[in-house]
Amino acid sequence: MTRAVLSIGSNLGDRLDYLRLAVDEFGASVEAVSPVYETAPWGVTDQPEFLNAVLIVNHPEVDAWGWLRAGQRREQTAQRVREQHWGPRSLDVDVITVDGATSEDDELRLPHPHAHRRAFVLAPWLDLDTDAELPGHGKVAELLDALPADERSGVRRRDDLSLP
Ligand code: PH2
Ligand code: MG
Ligand code: MG
Repeated sequence: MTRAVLSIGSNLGDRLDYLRLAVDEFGASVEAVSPVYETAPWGVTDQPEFLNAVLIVNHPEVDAWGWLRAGQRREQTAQRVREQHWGPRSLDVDVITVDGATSEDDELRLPHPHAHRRAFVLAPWLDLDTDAELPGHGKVAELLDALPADERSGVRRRDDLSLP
């Protein structure tokens, strides 16, 4: 069995609908879905705000590459539009960690190389698991605390929105 932490995000079109589509398509593999967050764009800041959430998925036969490909298929179903690295997109599914595995492959770096600096990944993940650890970096709670205040305040939980 492999268990993966996935980050999903959208900042184009009906953002919540795209996140719902991603969750629906992971179907019975979904073990937990975080609250939805409205998040300030990270990296390339001149773009619309994102909705982000975190999923924990597991499946007896899907390995890290399988989760990557599954995420890419969902991005395609969402007719993902993306023109710019770190720019706006209808749906982004990122593999954060898979059973503590490490990978240096250019297409699949594990754990995700930016996760420890991204409040939009750490905050929803912490909601699902207060003891969560990001392999090689430590406790998610401590990583989130260590981020600059403006980055932490850039993620706001949207309790008026929810995913199935
Ligand atoms: N994804 C990016 C770049 N910047 N910022 C936020 N807030 N949320 C994202 O999902 C995101 C981002 C690249 O995939
Ligand atoms: Mg991404
Ligand atoms: Mg991505």
